[in-house]
Amino acid sequence: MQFDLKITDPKSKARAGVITTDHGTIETPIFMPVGTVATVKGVHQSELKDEINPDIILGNTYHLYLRPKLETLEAAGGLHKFMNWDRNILTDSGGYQVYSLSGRRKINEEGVKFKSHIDGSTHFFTPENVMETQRTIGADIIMAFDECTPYPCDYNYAKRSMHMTHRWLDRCIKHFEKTPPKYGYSQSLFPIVQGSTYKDLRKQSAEYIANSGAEGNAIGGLSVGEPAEEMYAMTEVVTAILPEDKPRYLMGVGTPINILENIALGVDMFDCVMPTRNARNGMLFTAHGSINIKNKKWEKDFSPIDEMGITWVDTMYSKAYLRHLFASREMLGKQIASIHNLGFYLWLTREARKHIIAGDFAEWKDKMVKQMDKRL
Ligand code: PRF
Repeated sequence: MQFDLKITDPKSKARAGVITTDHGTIETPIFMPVGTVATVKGVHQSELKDEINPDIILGNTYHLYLRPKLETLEAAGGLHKFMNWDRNILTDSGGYQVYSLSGRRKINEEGVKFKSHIDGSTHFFTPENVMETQRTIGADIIMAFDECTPYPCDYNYAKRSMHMTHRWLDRCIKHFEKTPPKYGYSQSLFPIVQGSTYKDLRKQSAEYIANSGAEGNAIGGLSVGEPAEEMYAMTEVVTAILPEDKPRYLMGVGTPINILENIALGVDMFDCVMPTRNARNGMLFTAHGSINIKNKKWEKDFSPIDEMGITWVDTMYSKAYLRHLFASREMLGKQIASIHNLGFYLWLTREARKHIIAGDFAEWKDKMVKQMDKRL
């Protein structure tokens, strides 16, 4: 993997770069649509490619390991072939899903014992077997196994957990290096900074992660319920330490405003379920604020979903029609809203990149943040 930093904004820490892997290039800043179980929910590959057009999407180790399971993925020749996606994929390690989804779980130095949210069966994830699992899934970028601490988190717990995440990282790297890739292309391992909302821990963790010499670095443990200002303060501490010449990925963030603010703090990559999950609940993001399409106010509004027309659904259908689909619980409603929201998120990060390159990112960002902070 290669990262070429094209330009850094003089008035903020925003950067524009290009990541190159065996599955092509990724222009940063980038939003990565979440395809948890080998599908970006409700979106066909043709729309994903032609309309939303991301250079990379995300998959989840926890889910794929439980279903369809590794034997199927390996027999398919990896996740790219299984879902017929020939661009980049990143998989999360399960270090978050195990805590947020599975029922009872037990964490110890060796790893995490958990119960499947599907059938209650017991499983054990360790730094080593998570590396092997991600070799079998075959994503281009794979994540280290970590513990994502909850918010709020007691200082001593956060400190102990952070040190364990660092020890797990050492085990991940060691095992990753001795397990070759399975499908003829290379994979890159990203470590994850933890440390909850404590500046000294974040600093310590960022230094540890920076010294691991990885090809890219991630920031975890944020957007778990803390106020946005606390998230930004932590991002700022961490990006000041992580290497300039490696991509930085902020995991599970966030709203369109969170994304712009974190780009300004030097983050290059983002993922979040928000555009798709909220779409399924009838919430649309636009450049002028968010819309609850289920509101009666749209009943006879025959204007396009979004005048900007970023994706074809935006001008193909009216607000009144989309509201009707939600009111009737038609699945097409969720599909239209998902395409719209993902199209908007990708538009937003592409525009951010254009403005970083043009040199007016800071002004544009302030204008957009004000403009988007509304409910229409
Ligand atoms: N760790 C991992 N995945 C994640 C997170 C984390 O801390 C987060 C936190 N927002 C989202 N996804 N492995």
